[in-house]
Amino acid sequence: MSDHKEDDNKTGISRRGFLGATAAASVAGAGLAAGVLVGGKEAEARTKTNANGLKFHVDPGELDDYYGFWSGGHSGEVRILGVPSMRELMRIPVFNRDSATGWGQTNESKRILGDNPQDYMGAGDTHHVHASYTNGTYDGRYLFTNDKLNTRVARIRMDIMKTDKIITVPNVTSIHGLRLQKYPKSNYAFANGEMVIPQPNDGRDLENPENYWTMLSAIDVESMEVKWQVLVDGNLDNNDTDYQGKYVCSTCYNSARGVTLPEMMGPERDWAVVINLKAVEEAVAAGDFTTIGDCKVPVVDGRGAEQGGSKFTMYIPVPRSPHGLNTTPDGKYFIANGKLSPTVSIIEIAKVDDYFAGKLKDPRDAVIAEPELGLGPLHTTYDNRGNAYTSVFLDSQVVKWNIADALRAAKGEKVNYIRQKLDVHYQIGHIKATMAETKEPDGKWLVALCKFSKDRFLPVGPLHAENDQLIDISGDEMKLVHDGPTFPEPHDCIMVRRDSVRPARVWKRDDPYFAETVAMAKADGITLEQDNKVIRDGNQVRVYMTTIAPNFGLTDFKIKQGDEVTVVITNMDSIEDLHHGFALTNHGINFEIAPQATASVTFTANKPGVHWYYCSWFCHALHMEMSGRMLVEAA
Ligand code: RUQ
Ligand code: CUA
Repeated sequence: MSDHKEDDNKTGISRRGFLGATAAASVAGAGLAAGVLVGGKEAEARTKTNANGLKFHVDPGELDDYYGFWSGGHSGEVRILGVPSMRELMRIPVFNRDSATGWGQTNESKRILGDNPQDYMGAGDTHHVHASYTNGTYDGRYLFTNDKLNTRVARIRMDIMKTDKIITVPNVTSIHGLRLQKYPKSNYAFANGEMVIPQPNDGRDLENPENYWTMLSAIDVESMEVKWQVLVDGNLDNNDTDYQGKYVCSTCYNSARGVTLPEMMGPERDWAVVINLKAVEEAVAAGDFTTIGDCKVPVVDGRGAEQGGSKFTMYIPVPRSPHGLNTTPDGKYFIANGKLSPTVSIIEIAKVDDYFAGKLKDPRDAVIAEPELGLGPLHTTYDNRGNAYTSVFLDSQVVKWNIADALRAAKGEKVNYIRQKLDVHYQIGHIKATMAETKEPDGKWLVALCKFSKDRFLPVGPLHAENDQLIDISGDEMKLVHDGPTFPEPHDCIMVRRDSVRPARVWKRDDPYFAETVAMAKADGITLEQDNKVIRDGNQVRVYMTTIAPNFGLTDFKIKQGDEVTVVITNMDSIEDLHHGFALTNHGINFEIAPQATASVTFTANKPGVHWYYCSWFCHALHMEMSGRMLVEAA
């Protein structure tokens, strides 16, 4: 161990020395460029506060106040941005494949991807990313995201910022809305199956859409098992939970369960459906459920929209084709966004309590106001001063409005509840304010996730960046302060105060993430932290090696053409940020090994000859020299 320590020290010094020189050169370069492009005065102005006194330019070396977690849309990933700088800090591969980290290629990631990842070709569609809660605010444990494309839900560990579990949700198609329970803590993630399908979907009843249904699924946050599902009328779009741990509420834009656009557009009104968690859990515990096909998951029947609902569900009519559903941070209201209607519907949660207690007969009476905001309301977010901010897609605006005033106006008082309409650029989808999905909103920043950027950036071909605009909402007036281009296409984001996120600096050797690989090594009699050995087992060969910058533990290993080779690498460097990579030429293999981590890959060696491997993550002045040879004997 003392040897390792010494090596670590040496590495640290030489690495600092080498990087130091590079960094100095690039800073000098950046300084020159800034001088030419921006000019002294303007550069100076940018470091100042804006009109509301909030500092939005984060100087070099300064840290952001918030972690922003962005869904990556059909890139299939999740991204971490610093807010307010909008600097992209990291990408977390989830349903996609990633060349830099080896996600989708290492054995550790394949175990997580499961379900024949080849069937999905590394494709996914992450719309929503939400973090786990304790007591109504973020606890820094997990992020969850959906895969609309392949009906999956993924969990990301926030200590290591890696996806650690992915499940395919049974009995439904296309997970869209996804939210976590907020109180007392996130025991469940609630996943909306968006599209209606035959039950079971096994080739029967293909052409009888009247027998197509969908469900809400409750996923245990720790075990990632689907605990139960609720069969509903209509379909499920977006959802949110309350602050008492009692409900999940979803919008439905296809109450007719139509399969064509005209059919979907048929009814005058659609609805928001509230699911009563306690009633469902009691039914499941009492065995009052069915199952579908071979699937063992308990399914509770929550249909009954025509009567207003069932003991599990309450169907609240709202104007046709609602979209986003957002709970106010005081826990009093669900707000359903109209999309085709210029209004949002304010649903009083106390009236939902009354309904399930038998005290309110008509679910329509739970809607206490429908303020008109503008064309195409999609999503709503909140500050800490009683204001709501709604994205209106067709008008390309953020509409700031006051909730209490909207309720007074609904009672006939002459008040203007609209505070401001701010143009955004362009076609805004989601909208999110800092900490707005917790009981601790802080009303500082808001991000408008605009689908189009048109003329806002240099054109880069027919495909354009999206534009995530940063807006200061701390004062009376909203102020646009920054245009943030993003690669298509994040749908949603959350912004989490930085003190509630505690990422690890290096891996722990006993991390469950690579426990199976450790167990395999143990069975081979290998101590991963020190052994550099090749184990042959028939035509299966396991190559174990350590890395300490700038050396691979093995500078060569010999195998035979046709062998199934597993290369297992353990990075014994323990300096923060000192990654190595294992890149095997002409085999399409590359993955990262972070400090104190173990990572492995399995492939068939079908090309005789000498094949070099090299380190692909910059680690040392002798990084280029960090290499070795795989010698493959012809069969
Ligand atoms: S919802 S279209 Cu987040 Cu607006 Cu997926
Ligand atoms: Cu090790 Cu670069």
